[in-house]
Amino acid sequence: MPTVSQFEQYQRDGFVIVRALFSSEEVSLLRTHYMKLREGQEHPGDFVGVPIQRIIGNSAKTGDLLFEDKPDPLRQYPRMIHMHRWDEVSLQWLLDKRLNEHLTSMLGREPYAVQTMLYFKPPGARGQALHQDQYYLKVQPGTSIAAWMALDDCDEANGCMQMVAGSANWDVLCSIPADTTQSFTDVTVPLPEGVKPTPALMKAGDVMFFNGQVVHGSYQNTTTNRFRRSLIGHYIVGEAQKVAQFYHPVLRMDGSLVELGLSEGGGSCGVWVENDGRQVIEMQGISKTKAEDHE
Ligand SMILES: O=C(O)CCC(=O)C(=O)O
Repeated sequence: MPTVSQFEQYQRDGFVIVRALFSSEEVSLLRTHYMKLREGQEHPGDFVGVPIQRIIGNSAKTGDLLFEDKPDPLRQYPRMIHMHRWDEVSLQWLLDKRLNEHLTSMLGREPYAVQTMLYFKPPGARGQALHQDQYYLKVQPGTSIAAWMALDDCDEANGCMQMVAGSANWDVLCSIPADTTQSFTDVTVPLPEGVKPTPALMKAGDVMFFNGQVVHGSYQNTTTNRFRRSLIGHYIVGEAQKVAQFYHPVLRMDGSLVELGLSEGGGSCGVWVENDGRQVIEMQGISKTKAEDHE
């Protein structure tokens, strides 16, 4: 169960880190397990990311810019997704009693489980530009909540998570192009002037819970010798009636299937406007996500 102060922090900020929720033995077994699964094998949904492109000049014929793809450490260590659909260890972790207790206390009702992901983030790998998970999951009504577990100690050098305090209740923002030399995904969200993410320093076995509205992401792993592996579960509130297609099938926390509706792609999104000298979100855009888009 979360402590009172963890509960209050989650209610206020939309995210909280629970220290040492998993033991170092459990984390070590999980690291070995996923490194074995990754070695020389492909799995459904592996994601290397968008290519890192370097401008190498202009075409003599057309004058168009010419690009060259740069080597990318993620080619050897693509992100794995939805492992719980084919790997029992991942399914057991997603439905773990400790995660369920924390999620249920923070949300006031047992959630549904919809996704697992494993980021290897080897030395030199790009991060993931700032985003809101609800942009992809489109939970209706309500939002998602992530359980992000560090499998390695994480700091700014190896690309720890970056969290935007104060974004817990923001509407879904319209996306803009991301800098793909720094991010393996190609969209991000704009922040108002003066707002910056703060690094979430974590030890292996710590779990950060954050809701689907919170703006978060990570920067590059600038180390030459340290991975930043993380195991992530995505859940949706127990009141939800619909979620985007990519997140079906939806599971109850006892592993049984639950039938929910499909949220449509697209929809409205917010942009920053000035109101009485303050930056506020105004819903006026159309989200570019399509039914098949996912993080
Ligand atoms: O681990 C990261 O760098 C990003 C993870 C993330 O954005 C997520 O779990 O939604």
